[in-house]
Amino acid sequence: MTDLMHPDDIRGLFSKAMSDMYRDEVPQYGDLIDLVRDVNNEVLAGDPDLQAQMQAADELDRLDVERHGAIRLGTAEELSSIRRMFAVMGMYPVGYYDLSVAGLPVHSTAFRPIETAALSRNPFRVFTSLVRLELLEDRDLAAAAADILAQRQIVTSKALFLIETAELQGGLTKPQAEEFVAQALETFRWHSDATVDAETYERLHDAHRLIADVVSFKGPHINHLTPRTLDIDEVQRLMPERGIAPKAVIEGPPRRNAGILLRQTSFKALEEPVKFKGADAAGTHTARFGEIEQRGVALTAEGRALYDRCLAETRAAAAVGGQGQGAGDYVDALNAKFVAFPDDLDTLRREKLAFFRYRAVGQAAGQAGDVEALIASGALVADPQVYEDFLPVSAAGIFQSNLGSDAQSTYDAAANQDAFEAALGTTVTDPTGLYAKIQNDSLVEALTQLGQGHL
Ligand code: OOG
Ligand code: NI
Repeated sequence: MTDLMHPDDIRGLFSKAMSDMYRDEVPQYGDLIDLVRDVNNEVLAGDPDLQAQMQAADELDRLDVERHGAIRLGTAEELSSIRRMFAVMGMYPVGYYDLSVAGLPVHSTAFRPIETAALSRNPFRVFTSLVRLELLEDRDLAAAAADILAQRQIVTSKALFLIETAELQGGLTKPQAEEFVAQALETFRWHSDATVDAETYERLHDAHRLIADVVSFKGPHINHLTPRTLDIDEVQRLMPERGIAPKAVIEGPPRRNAGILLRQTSFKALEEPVKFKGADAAGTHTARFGEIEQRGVALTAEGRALYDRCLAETRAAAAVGGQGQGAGDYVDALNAKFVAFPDDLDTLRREKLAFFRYRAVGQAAGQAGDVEALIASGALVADPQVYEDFLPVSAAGIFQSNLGSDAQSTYDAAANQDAFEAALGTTVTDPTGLYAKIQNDSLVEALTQLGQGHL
């Protein structure tokens, strides 16, 4: 087979089509994109070093197409067909997120590209959650929900046919890919006609708003899209000026010189008209929102353990209430607790708290030195690796605020990665292993280039 379109290019078509569709469906998302672009341009204009560093690390080109989205699925069959759909676009399940820690009846993975080159071409990711009806106390309602879900088909038959074609022929031709993207879009489109009557919706909603959102509609509408900003505090500050209502606090680490992991905030989900089965009057449903993210360096297992500790101490010291009360104290506690986390890239690297990618520039001078000597001489450069994944506590905060409350809550964990993987039909890739491999491979290659391969 010649003439097959590269999966990265199919993903590019898909993420563009999703963005256009969502802008159309949720105009406030378009306003957010405009705000993010203005702030990004201002940051780059004011910081030539950052501009140069992002250019060197191949990040500048991807900045404007950088985004993630999220969907929520109802059944194991749905999760496994979505896995096959995303594989056509070079997106694979990475990481397992247990959201039961926040009292949410879902667990999740992120479908995303894995290779460095694929990530730099288009890093589009979809945070994908599977509802856990087994966590519902009302067993009758859980059975009713399962029955309703069993009746829907979220992937069109044309999309399914093209997925099978891609699996058999090892990819899709350009016309096939274009048709595939158009068909895939149908899965994620908003449907204002609910598949249930108002009474069933209320019962599902009373059990959990998330359950109502997943079970009451024809498909897993995309519930947000998220561009990447270079200054999330500035976007958060400017949102109200542009008529956008942000959640009370930015999730994740505090503002720092050396950004780590992921900071996220969102605008509150909008109340939208829906029509319930058999009803004449319109009802409403609240699910769809917009989010922004600022990504920093990926952390090693040691770095992540330190992050988790600083965050747990913050949350023990201050909690945000349902209406956003205590947000200021929370931010103060966050800043205070994260003083324990080194705040420059060089220390993060030397203390093995963060992951880097190495490259050789020029020649190694004189006799073989160690890595630190090569870096000091300028022959070896370490660029921070962008964190490409998500954070369970932050994700829970994003979920919560869009389920109508800014309240932070903690429940007993009920992780079940085995059940999730059984539903998925494969295992999820461990994200930390991916960063470690990129770091090791890049170091070996750079040292070889410098004639220091025996180090
Ligand atoms: C997903 C919320 C989590 C993120 O970026 O952490 C999320 C959802 O609301 O379905 O998108
Ligand atoms: Ni998100």
